[in-house]
Amino acid sequence: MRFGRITLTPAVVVALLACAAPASARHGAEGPLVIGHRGAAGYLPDHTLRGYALAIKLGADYVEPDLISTKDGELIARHDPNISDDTNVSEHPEFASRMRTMMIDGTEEEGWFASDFTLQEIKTLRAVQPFAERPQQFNGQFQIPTFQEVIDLVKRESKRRHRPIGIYPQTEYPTFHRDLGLPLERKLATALNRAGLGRRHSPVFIQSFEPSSLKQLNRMTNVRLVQLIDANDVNPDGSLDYAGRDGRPYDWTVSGDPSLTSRTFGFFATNAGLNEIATYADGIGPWKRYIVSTEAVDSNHDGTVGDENSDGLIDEADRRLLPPTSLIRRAHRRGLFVHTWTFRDESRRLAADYDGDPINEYLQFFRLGIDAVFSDFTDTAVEARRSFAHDGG
Ligand SMILES: [Ca+2]
Ligand SMILES: [Ca+2]
Ligand SMILES: [Ca+2]
Repeated sequence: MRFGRITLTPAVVVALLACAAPASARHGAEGPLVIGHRGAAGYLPDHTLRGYALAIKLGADYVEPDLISTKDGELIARHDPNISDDTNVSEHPEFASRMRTMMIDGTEEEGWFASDFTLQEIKTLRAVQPFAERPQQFNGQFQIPTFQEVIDLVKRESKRRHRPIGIYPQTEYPTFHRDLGLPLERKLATALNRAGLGRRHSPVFIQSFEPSSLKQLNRMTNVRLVQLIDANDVNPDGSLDYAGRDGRPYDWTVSGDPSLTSRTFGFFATNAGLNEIATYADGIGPWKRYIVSTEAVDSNHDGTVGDENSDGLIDEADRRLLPPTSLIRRAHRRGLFVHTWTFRDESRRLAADYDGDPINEYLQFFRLGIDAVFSDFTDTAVEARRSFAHDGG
């Protein structure tokens, strides 16, 4: 029996949400952890209590709230300060005048920003699915949760299901928030401590792209910390592209220190970078292309590189896997765990070698020794882990 990624239709999701019995057995601590990325992002709008609850029901070990701040300093779960695409704020005429441009990590953005809204105002909005190809019928139904509401849900679900469910919060845009006078770190550490989740082996990992945010947290809390490692894109030859604001932690960009402004995220994947991370964090969270990259090649031998599977689109499904890097091994040698992202079921997001089956991608990373995966489709990740355990790796 499985919650197949084909059969988990929106109607089934609704039925699952209404069902009180745990739908998934406990899979134990064996095998890599499964982190419900933004909740159950493949099925329900990102960062909603329903989304987190569904991920837990499908077997997630951890759920992932990204944290930003409201104008009145409340931590809420959202991916970006710009809430134009993942809420229905544009449909609220009373907030029309709040639309504006704002500099986000050196890039001018237009829209509505959470830091212009009080929590009370945020609570009048509803979440929207930002991916056009994913279910849209839940748009406008679910509130934006506070971090405290996420903690309360996870505690409730842990108790009800007799298994520890963890929280994997991310400080989003920490420098941006600090510059606004709305720093995230102290509030995050305080909320965790208050919930009895501030110990070294509490079921919590805190992640950030900005090392300065993690270094602050390292002085405020004992929970495990994770240095995220981003890149802008992957080049045709499989090397990583560090252009734009995703190429470097923003705190390095604004540091004024030439030894930092000359670096990219790629530094973190070097031995020197890993050594540095080990001084303030416990693990790394690299984009999966740091571990297994892909290249664009003429695999259908028609003399051009592009739409190799002739489906009229050029995407991941046209690219081939490159041999894995040594990153997991080098991180483990330094005592750092490796949690990677993001695993998604859609065939256009899967390299050609996986034959359109997301299970194959998970299995490759499991065999490489990954410690955890962030997945938009918890059920697929859990199924892959079961198959991995069954086949003895
Ligand atoms: Ca995140
Ligand atoms: Ca070709
Ligand atoms: Ca194609």
